[in-house]
Amino acid sequence: MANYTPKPEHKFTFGLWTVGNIGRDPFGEPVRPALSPVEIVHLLAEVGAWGVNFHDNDLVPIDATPSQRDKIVSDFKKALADTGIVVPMATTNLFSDPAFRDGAFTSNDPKVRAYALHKTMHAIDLGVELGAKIYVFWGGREGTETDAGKNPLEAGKWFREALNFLSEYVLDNGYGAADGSGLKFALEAKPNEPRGDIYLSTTGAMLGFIETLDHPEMVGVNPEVAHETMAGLNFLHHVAQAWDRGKLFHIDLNDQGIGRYDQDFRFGAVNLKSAFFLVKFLEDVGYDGSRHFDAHAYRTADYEDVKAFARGCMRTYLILKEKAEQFNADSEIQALLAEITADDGSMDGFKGAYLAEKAAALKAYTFDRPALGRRGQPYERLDQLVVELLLGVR
Ligand code: GLT
Ligand code: MN
Ligand code: MN
Repeated sequence: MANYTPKPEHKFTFGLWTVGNIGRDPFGEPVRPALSPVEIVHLLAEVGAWGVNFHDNDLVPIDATPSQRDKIVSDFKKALADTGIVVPMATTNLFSDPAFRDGAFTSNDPKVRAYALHKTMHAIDLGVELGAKIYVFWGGREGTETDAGKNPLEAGKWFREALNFLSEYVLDNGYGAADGSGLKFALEAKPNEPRGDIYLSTTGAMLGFIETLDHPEMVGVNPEVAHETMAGLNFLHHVAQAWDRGKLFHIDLNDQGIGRYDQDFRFGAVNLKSAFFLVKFLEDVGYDGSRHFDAHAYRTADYEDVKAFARGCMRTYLILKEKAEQFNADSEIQALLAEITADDGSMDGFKGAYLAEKAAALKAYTFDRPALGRRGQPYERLDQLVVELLLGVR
């Protein structure tokens, strides 16, 4: 029986804003006292996490003086050194301050757009200083409630200009290189909340947008379980598309009911089966980035329960990883898969790249269409085996 203790090689990370969430929501006040960044680092070390990520203002308040900043950063560095916790990712808060009420890079106000660049350059400096290799862009306010006053074409151009500007900033400062080594950007899509509609609302939309940038090799995605799920989409399929394009730079793991507000629940808390297929995919393809839990403990939790929440995220991942290994080693499951994907070789001559002769031969071939249509697939049997595996009776 495996032991489900998190280890550095699992690359489990949490944001300062996740375990540090004080439980404020649109209907209620905070329920937990705020922890300092140093206390959060120690909490993460206690539960066995590998890394901590942050927004600039999770660490340094937006109105801190330079000397306050320096003190906060040096205390934080000491906590990292004392605990061995690392900082793999950093990001910018471009959504909390009232200045960003109409967005940041896509605000209609050119002063806000310039301020967003200014704030992000400082935040990139901070992230790099603390060791971050991935820089996330989540455009929570980049959108509209009404399309009456904001042109989506202009907004898209502004967003592109901002990312091009910031890519050059990274290159100019030697933080990253044009071959994609060093600091990289990861774009995180979300369909709505806090805006009525957010631009580039899915991971697929982000993947298309990335190819229009000046330095696409420096830019990938940071898909979040909750965000595709809110929209009723299949998260795994988006992750697979990102992986196929070499763009899965980071991933935000949590859980979410379809059609609900952004719940950010503990990983595996809602849909264990989807969580299983996701873990199996990440492990099978050899994803080696952070497994970042962008999740929040229930508002009912105290800090003991917050620790249980964080441990639960990691433990569920490791249990599902073990289940994925079992799936791959299960002879009955593998026999069904072999049956499903069986290939008698008779189509070999038609496979692969286009050739004129191949196309002509394929056009001339006579298929037994009724026989193709008679063939059933044992997906019911296979899926039931998956259910029994997950229920622990296999
Ligand atoms: C915010 C959001 C997350 C993003 C974070 C990064 S902040 O909590 O809901 O999905 O990943 O900006
Ligand atoms: Mn979310
Ligand atoms: Mn996220």
